[in-house]
Amino acid sequence: MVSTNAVSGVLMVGTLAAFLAASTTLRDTPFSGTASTQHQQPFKPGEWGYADADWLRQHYNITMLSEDPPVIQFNNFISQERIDAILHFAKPKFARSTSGIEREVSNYRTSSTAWMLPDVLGNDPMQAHLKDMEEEIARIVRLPVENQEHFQVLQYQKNQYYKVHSDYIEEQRQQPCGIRVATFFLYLNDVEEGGGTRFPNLNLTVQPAKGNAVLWYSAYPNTTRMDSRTDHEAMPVAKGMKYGANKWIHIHDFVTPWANGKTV
Ligand SMILES: O=C(O)CCC(=O)C(=O)O
Repeated sequence: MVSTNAVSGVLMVGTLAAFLAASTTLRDTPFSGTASTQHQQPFKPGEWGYADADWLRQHYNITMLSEDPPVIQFNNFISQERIDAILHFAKPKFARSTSGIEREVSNYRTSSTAWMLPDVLGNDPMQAHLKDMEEEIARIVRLPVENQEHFQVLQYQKNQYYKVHSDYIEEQRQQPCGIRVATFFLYLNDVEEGGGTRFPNLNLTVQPAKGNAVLWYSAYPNTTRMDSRTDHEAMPVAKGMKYGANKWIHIHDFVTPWANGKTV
């Protein structure tokens, strides 16, 4: 497990060369299992920790928006080609977003959602894009691909929002998938005005920028204890539209129990 001290240490050793290399190497490339993964050992089942910021620096163009808890921005994580493919596929499928374990519609969250579920995807070639990103995210968080929920693509029209919440769902402690430990959020367009992701307890607002992604954690490392420091909200869009996508990452396998109807 990588401590937050390691995270802050890495901040000081980042070099311009690392930034330049990062922006031209692994972005959008499939998982190759090269030497770079050797010190990027996956966590053992049931264990987890923060991403290894040292490793991230070497492979991506990142900005540490917060050190403790880490909130890590990946600059230019997703290519225009992928964004176009995802939005082309998702746009006809948007339906009112829900929240919580009951998946309720409420005025707490007014956006629209398109879930990238297997039956929705069928044999669409878009799957290759999603699979590559899922493998890349798994490498980043060092948890198996199966621990990830399906991509959830979001659309916010003017004035739409998601009020302050945690992605941690208490009831999932009792489910086979366990709690959500991390969120990897993709920004799929530039928003003309408003629409930032605001972390009130960290005094931090992330302004959407097309192609960027942000990683944060909803629990303390290697625990199932909620970390409310990363409570956040999607601020209302003041002008234009906002498109994004959630990737929620669990402490255990999410996909298998979900496919067997044992989790939501
Ligand atoms: O749209 C955003 O900026 C964040 C979305 C979010 O918090 C969520 O869907 O849980």
